[in-house]
Amino acid sequence: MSYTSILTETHGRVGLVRLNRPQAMNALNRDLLAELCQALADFDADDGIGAIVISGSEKAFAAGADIKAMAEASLVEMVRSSFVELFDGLRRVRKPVVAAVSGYALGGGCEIALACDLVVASETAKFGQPEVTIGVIPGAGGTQRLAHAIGKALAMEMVLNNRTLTAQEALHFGLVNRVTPVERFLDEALAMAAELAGRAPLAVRLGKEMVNKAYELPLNEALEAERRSFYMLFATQDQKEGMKAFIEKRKPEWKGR
Ligand code: DAK
Repeated sequence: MSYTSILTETHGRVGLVRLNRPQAMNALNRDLLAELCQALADFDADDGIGAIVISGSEKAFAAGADIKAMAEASLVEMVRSSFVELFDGLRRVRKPVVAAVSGYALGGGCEIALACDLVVASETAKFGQPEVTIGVIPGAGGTQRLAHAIGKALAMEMVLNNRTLTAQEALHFGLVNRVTPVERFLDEALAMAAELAGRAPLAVRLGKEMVNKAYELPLNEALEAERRSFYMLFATQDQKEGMKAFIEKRKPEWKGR
C-alpha cells in the first residue's frame, strides 16, 4: 500500500505508523486520517503484528486538525465530513496502540494521543487543546478523555484557557506513561510495543478492552464484564500454556488461541 501522508514500517511484531505532513506540522486532514485508519486496520488484521506505534516527527506529533481545510466549512459540511468516523478507527483497534509523542500534540493531535492505550513522550512534548483560541472546542474526545485522564480542574484549564502541559507535567498528571530524551522517544515506544507484542495476544486484547470499560460502563456492569472475560480465557490454549510454563519454570510459547 502506498501512502502520501503517512509512512508505515514493521519492526518485528510491531507495526509503526508515522504521520508525515512535515510542511503542516502533521495537521490532520481527511487524507491523512483515512490513511491512518487504513494502516491501523491492516496492522490490526495482521497475525504477524502484536502491537502498534503511532508517531509523528521530533518537532510535531500533530498540531491538530487542518485549520486551513476547515476554516470555511459549513455546519452541514462538518457533520457530513468523515473526520470523526476516521477518528473512531483508532477506537476500533483491538491490539495495543502506543503513541510516541515528541513536540506538538495539539487539538486533534492531543486527542489521538489520548485515544491510544499508552503514551511515550519525549522531553519536548507539549500537550494542549487550543481549539478555544480559534473559536471552537475539542470535538474528537478531548473534553471527555482529558477529564477522565487528568481530572476536571486541569481539563477545564486546558479546554477553556489553552493551558498546555509539558512532558513532565503530563507524566505527573497521568496523561503519559514515560518521558524520554528526545533522541530516544521512538525507540522507547517501539521497545514498549515489542514487549506487548510478545505477550499472550488474547489476554492483552481482553485486558485492553476491560480497562476501557472502566470509562464506558457503570462499575457493576464493568466488573461483570471483567469476570466473564477472565473466565473466557480459561477456554484458551494460552492460559494452559502460560500456567504450565510457570510451573515448569520456562518461557511460555503463545499461540494466540
Ligand atoms: N492546521 C493547518 N496548518 C497548520 C496547523 C494546523 N492545525 N498547525 C500548523 N500548521 C502549518 C502552519 O500554518 C505553517 O504553514 P505555512 O504558513 O508555513 O504554510 C506550518 O504548519 C508551520 O507552522 P508555524 O509556522 O505556525 O510553526 P510555529 O513553530 O511557529 O508554531 C504551532 C507551531 C503548532 C504552535 C502553530 O502552528 C499552531 O498553533 N498551530 C495550530 C494549533 C491548533 O490550533 N490546533 C488545533 C486545531 S483544531 C472534528 C473534531 C475535532 C477536530 C476537528 C473536527 N469533528 C467533530 C468533525 C479537531 C480540531 C482541531 O484540532
